Amino acid sequence: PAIIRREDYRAPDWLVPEIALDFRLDPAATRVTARLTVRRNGVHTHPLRLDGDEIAPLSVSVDGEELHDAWRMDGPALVIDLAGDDHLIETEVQLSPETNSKLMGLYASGGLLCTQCEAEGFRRITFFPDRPDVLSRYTVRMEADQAAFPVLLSNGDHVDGGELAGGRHYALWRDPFLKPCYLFALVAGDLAANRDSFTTMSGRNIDLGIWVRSADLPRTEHAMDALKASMAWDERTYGREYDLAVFNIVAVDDFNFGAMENKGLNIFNSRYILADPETATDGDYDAIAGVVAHEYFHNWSGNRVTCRDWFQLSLKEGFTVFRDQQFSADQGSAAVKRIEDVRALRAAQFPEDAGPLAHPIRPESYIEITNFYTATIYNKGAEIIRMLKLILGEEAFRAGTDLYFERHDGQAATCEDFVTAMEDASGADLTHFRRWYAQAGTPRVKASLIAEPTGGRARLTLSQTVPPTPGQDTKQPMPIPLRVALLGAQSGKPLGPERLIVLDEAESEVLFDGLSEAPVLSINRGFSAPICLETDRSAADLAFLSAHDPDPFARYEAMQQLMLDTLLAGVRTGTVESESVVKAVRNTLTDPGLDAAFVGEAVLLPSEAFIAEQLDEIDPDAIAEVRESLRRTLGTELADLWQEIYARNRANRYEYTPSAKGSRRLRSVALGYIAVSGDEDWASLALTQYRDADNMTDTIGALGVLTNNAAPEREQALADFYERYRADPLVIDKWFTTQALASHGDTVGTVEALATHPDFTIANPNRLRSLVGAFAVNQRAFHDPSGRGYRFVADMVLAVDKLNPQAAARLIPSLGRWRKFEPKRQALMQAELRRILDAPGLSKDVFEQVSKSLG
Ligand code: HT7
Ligand code: ZN
Repeated sequence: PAIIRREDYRAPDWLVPEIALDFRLDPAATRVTARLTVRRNGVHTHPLRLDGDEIAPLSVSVDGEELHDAWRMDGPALVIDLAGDDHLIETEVQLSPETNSKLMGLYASGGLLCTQCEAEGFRRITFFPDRPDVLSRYTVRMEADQAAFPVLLSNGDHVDGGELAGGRHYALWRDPFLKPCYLFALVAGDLAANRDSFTTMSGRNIDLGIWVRSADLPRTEHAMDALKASMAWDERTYGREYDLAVFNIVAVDDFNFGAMENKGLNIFNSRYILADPETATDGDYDAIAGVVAHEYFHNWSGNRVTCRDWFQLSLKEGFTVFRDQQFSADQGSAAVKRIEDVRALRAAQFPEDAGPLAHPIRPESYIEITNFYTATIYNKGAEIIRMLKLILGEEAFRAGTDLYFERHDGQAATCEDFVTAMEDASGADLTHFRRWYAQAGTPRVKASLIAEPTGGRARLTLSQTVPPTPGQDTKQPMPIPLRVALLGAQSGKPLGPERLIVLDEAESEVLFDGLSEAPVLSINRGFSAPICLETDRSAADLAFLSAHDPDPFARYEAMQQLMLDTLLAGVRTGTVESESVVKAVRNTLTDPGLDAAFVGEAVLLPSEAFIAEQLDEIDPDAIAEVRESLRRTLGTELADLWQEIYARNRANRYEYTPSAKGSRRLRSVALGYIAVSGDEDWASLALTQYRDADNMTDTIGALGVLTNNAAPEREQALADFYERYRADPLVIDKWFTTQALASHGDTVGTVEALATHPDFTIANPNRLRSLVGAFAVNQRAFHDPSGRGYRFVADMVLAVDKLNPQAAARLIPSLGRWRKFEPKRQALMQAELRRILDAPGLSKDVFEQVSKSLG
């Protein structure tokens, strides 16, 4: 397959200022007529080239005359030679939405017809220059059977509609804003709306609608609250007001991603809309608010200012993730939100940056752009915006975003445009900062503090290296902003104000003067830079910071580092020296100044995957054993405390408040420790929680603990859960996931059996992810020494690739990390990757991921 390169970018030959689309909708045979007003862009003689994908023209006409031979197909593209500079092109195609299993373009889901066009799905609907720098004004006419599809939605404003003969009806929608075709959307179906309204800061009234099956209406309140809160937040925080008179959201069950920011008509995976306490966890509630906010914020960072080409994807995604993270931090505990975001970055992005699929946030080339909707583009991209804000300061950052929005409104922009706007607004020189856009790999920073024992002076030595990544052997130093404070070793108080040190060289030294006592180093506070940090701080220093650092993230981080050092020493030596960890965890559990949500995060051990990341050669069994041993010790040594915390955090009635959420979280964590503490009643405690729960957080918390440990109650609870929720697909996804993540029993065998369960299907991305995606991150079971786990996932990749290449490609990275494992597993993983690569008819999605993984 062809490699697309950033350096080959050329402005479009032809622009399309206007497009009128006419859909005669039918699940089996939909007719699409497109009328494009095309204009030559600059002086050239190139023909008009319209992208297509699995479509064929039924007719082509130019300026009202049907052409019979003046057009040709070049592969999937339609090519027309045109003499003048302005023409009207009309094409007609026929689509079959009900057999479109790729879920790109126009497809059927649960009786609805809906579209997904980002990144290159519009070419599956009609012939068009499918690139984000071609901006058009859209008019869309939809016609369908009224009984089957009573609701007809598209972008912009509803301008006309009515009944037609033969039980059919139509709707006409016009979007006044110029947009790239990836933001086009339509939905037709039997939907009901939760309607509300929002008054903007300039006093305009916006009609809001969340469209779902009517039975699901009661489960849309939380999403609606989140939408209104997002609209108000974007006005307050970035001065951005919504622009159309209508904002609609539709929930669909079959969706390749989380959601899509189509102009005025967001389409969501139903898991990011539907929630009530009985079926959705606190985590689901948070994710719904985060995704609703994310898609809403795209209206400015993505839609009003879009991307010039797909190499600029992080321009909209990194910035928008940063915005949704800020929003969520403002809604609840900022400290806990930061901990969660860093945990997600370390779980998904750090391994990506250290593996065969590493790429900079602005990649240089791709085969299939869908493979680049990654944690690097999204989450590392957000960290880079966060660093910009930290370096420039709050006010200059806001001046920069104002300038960026003003300068590029209605345009397709680049990452360079964003950085230039930041420079112009702040006067800062960001020449070196641009390296964050160009270089892949997580920088490693070493920090060492040498201090006079009684205070006075201290010297902080810093050095950095950026590891080689595919195609980038040598790197330049990155500008790394480090929030640094020194705490008094006796008093625990800060010795002077926090400093922002930007490490811009390979090595650097910083001097501290006038220290009234011996200092302890607190560095990269708030996770100010996305780096791996190595310090020579002792276990005692880390325990001290975990008890005293006023920065909650640094406090959490010190505990994590202490636990990690203990676990890594355990993997190396076979003995776990648990004393300092037990003491530090006890301190945290008994500190009256800490809230439950923070404590719940702070006392969790680093994940097996994160421990594995630190090692040159991974043996998953050794890691699991050492981790389990420390967990057991924490369970037994602190048994009374866990019991007391478990009892204290019991609620009488469900409430969705930050403090109730924190209590539920800590209680679940305590239950997990009780289960490994040797307490003989743990299973009945878990089963009682499972039975008495009035919310899904407590239900699934108890089910998870039962599933992860040996008890007869395990099977009973799993069977009960299935019977209780068998009619609710989003909850049954949790049933599959809980079993796929199990750390006890024959998980490989269970997962193989579940793949033949009548409720399992590879056609639905949520269900596929709930079983196979979850299993592929279960460190112990997936890496079963027999290789059965690898074979199972590879078989799934091959089966899914025939239906939905995007979904298949997402399963590759777990196998792609083979180089990090001990030799036997390496060989088994490589063999499965080769088996996939040798399969006939592989999609370019899977081909790209597998061939790069084999390197
Ligand atoms: N911008 C949206 C991306 C998206 C997507 C990409 C590829 C295939 C299917 C997709 N559905 C949505 C999501 C977002 O970041 O907001
Ligand atoms: Zn996005």
